[in-house]
Amino acid sequence: MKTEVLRMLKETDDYLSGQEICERLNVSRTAVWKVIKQLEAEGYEIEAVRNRGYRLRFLGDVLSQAELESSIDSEWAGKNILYFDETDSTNTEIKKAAEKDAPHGTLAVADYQSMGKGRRGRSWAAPHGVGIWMSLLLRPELPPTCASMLTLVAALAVADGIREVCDLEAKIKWPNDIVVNGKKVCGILTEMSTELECINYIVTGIGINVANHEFPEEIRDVATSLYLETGKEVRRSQLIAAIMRAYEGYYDKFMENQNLKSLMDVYNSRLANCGTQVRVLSPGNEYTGMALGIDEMGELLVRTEDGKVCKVISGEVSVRGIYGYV
Ligand code: BT5
Repeated sequence: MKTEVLRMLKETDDYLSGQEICERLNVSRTAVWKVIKQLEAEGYEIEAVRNRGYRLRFLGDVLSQAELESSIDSEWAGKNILYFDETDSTNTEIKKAAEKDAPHGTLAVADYQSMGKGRRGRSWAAPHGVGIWMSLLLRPELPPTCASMLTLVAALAVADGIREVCDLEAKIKWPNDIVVNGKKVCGILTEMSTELECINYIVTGIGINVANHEFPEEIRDVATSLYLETGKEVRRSQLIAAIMRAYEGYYDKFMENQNLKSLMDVYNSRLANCGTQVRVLSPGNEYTGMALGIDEMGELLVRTEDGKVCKVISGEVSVRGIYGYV
């Protein structure tokens, strides 16, 4: 009911009468009043005027089940929401939900993660109240070899969402980072469960630094937040909704060919590494070259000094900028 009241308030510019809420939701006036009080306690500013009703004066950056449900307007991505004030990792929450048959598109969102995970056992700093820590459950019919490409699909959606909501030139550092002005604002971790040649499910975890004013010493040089880049507050639910919308569009295009053929051009136009010198660090083989862009399988093409073009497969290697993080 809270979601419904919030949705009604968001849809109405003028006052919404208590009577109308009662009739539309078939509940008592006292029940409506209680929900309004709960919303106020969560941080919404609601004006109540006798004989006119309620009006949402200020939305603020509230993150809650009702806020997410009333903001996300995509068809399937993020339709089923699991919200946590606190959890160890949203990727772990999605794995648990997947084992209990949660549907394709289920989205877990947390305000705080105590054990945020990066790739290969690294950790992800996910403090309280300042970020988007979320994981999307996917159940695609794909061979497991195609799964890593979904990280690139998610990167496109995050870059688009940030561009739309924050008006920032968000770029992608292949394969799993979003950078703004050369610093990491988002990291993506894709994990999967397979059985023989089939994918059971995929979890795409997305961490976005939104309102951080500072970072721990060890990541200060590489990390940034949307607040630090714009000086403005971002409503996390609005950004999540924009990313989910963008994700659906890109995912559908990806699934048509089961590769990145139709997304390559837009991806390469967003690629921070494009045309830059990079160092490829793979076990027992390190080399330097010019990053040219991705191919339709999501591999990064790197031209080495002797003119040879190498295909770098994500997951096996790290790519570092020569003159900085990108
Ligand atoms: C990543 O790994 O960038 C993937 C991060 C995925 C986080 C999301 S949050 C929701 C979901 N639930 C999870 O538990 N995880 C996902 P990687 O490329 O390995 O980068 C990790 C490295 O980034 C660390 O070793 C640090 O150097 C740095 N780092 C850690 N926290 C950071 C932050 N908040 N912002 C920028 N850099 C960070």
